[in-house]
Amino acid sequence: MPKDEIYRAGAVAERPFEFNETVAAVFPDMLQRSIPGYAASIEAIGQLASRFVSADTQCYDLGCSLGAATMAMRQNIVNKGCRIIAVDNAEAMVERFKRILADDRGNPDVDVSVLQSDIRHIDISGASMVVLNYTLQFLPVAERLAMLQKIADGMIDGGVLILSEKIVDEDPLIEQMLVDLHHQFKRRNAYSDLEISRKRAALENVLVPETLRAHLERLRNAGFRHAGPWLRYFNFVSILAIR
Ligand code: GEK
Repeated sequence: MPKDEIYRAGAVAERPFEFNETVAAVFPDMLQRSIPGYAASIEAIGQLASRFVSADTQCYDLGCSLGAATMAMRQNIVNKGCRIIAVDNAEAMVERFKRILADDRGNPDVDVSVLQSDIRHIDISGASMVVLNYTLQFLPVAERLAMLQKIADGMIDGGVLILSEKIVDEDPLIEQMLVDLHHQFKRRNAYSDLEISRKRAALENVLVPETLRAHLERLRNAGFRHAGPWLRYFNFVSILAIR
């Protein structure tokens, strides 16, 4: 797996973070070493797909990057007539994912379409499962409710949404401690202090985290009947919401 050394060099260090070819090339390594609980989120998406995806429905992987969640759904869907629509607005991600998909021999019963588009501009319909795995955090806060409403409106009754996000804690002392524990997690995964602080600066205003409470309230306002976290590891959380 190519190693993420993007913030070791000075050149890219000063610019805001973007999902370009340099990032796409090292992306699995980056997520694995930066997001506590990332592997668990992908595993659970597979498990939930086998439970929730009903026959002749659609699944959406919004902000799919290289399609880890799509692959987990594809391998685990048991019902017939299902289609996965994977969407990302970064050309570098979509192109790479299409190449990965071309070599994939997993579950031929499940059709996968990869679209290069902003997730705010796609239609969602007949969905039994929707995944927003660390993607909503990149939309402007003011546009998040409309996005979730569109998802809820496009889902069948009893459908599931997985929403994984970086969050902030409401208690400033706990927040400080969690930020520190996350940095320690990254140092354990061989990122230097300089790389950690450069990445933090690059993500400023690009990734805007909110509290768990704000996410749960918004999900209910958007039309989800049930919502609750199933995973939390430091300041990273994954929420399960039922339409
Ligand atoms: C995984 N879900 O491996 N429209 C479409 N795509 C977007 C938008 C948008 N408005 N904003 C950001 N993205 C993946 C990991 S990464 C998480 C998701 C991270 C895309 C962006 O191009 C990137 O590929 C993805 O959302 C976020 O389970 O990098 O922390």
